[in-house]
Amino acid sequence: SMHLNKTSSSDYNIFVIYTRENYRLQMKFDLFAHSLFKHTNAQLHLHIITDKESEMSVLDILQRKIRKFRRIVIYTMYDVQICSNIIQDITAKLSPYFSSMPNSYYSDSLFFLSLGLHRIADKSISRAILFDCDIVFRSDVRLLFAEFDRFLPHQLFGLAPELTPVYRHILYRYRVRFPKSNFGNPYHPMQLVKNNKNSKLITNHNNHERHGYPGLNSGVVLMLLNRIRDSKTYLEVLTQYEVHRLVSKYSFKGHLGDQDFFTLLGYEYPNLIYRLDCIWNRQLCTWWKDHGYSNIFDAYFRCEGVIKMYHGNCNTRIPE
Ligand code: UPG
Repeated sequence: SMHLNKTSSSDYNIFVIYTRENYRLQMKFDLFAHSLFKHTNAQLHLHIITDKESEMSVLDILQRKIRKFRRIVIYTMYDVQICSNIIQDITAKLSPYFSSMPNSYYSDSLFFLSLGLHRIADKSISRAILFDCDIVFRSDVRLLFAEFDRFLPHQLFGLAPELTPVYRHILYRYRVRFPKSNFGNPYHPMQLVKNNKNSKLITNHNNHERHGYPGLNSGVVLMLLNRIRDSKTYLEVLTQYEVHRLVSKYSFKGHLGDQDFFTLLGYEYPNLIYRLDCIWNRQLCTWWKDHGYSNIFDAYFRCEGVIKMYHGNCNTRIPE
């Protein structure tokens, strides 16, 4: 059932999905909660979307961490089945294009929750961040919430770049037709990566025309819920007509759910998305390096700066 806690409030609303638990997911959430509390003493509000089978396990881990770090935490549990129903129109429209197994309806909806979270979250919540369970914090989550202050008036979501060539792969056909497109290219132009002497000089110019667009990663999603609720544009981009137009234009067939849709949005409607630096979502998955892209993988994977959050996607271990 959905328990709403309106008596106390926190400015730090953190959403996480924890369903179909298994040992691996337990380990991920343990590290997620541990690293989260280790680096902040802010009063957080955790929103956990879960199922009957996983609820006890996630609460048990959370309560152990709360005791260990002596934190005061508000938490709300949401039933994934109820949440799925609330967003079923979005899932129905998107899953034919962005799922590896369309029609596996229940499991699909979980990967589209970010796109309808403004309907699920209480109206009193305006700023929220959704994290994958395999995120590990290396700094205070309050610093990430401070990024909301840098959003321009038209920006609804904040996401960091995808750090693999997955969208180069998906856009193969489109890129044959439009070889000059920067959609699917690494953020840092490839020749600069090879030539270290020049790379600094040109990167510092911050000329966006030169940068590639590798797509976006949905392991960390900042959401201005009130703006999303009020956005006419957002309603329009989620219509059957517009989704079909976008997918057709790029001959796009994805498998990463919300992340595929955010990637298309970021290209067609760049105004809607605030670009987080990769240090907030330093993905670690190197699967594509061993699957046909060893020669160019490093250009995508590059992320400079002090890492604030690691993302151990595709079950990758986080560095000590
Ligand atoms: N999740 C569950 N139960 C499941 C499966 C997923 O709770 O049975 C949740 C959990 O929070 C998890 C998240 O969904 O962290 C994403 O699923 P996960 O299995 O971690 O996806 P990955 O394969 O590790 O990551 C891919 C991409 C990654 C992207 C993510 C979500 O590599 O970059 O952020 O999919 O689209």
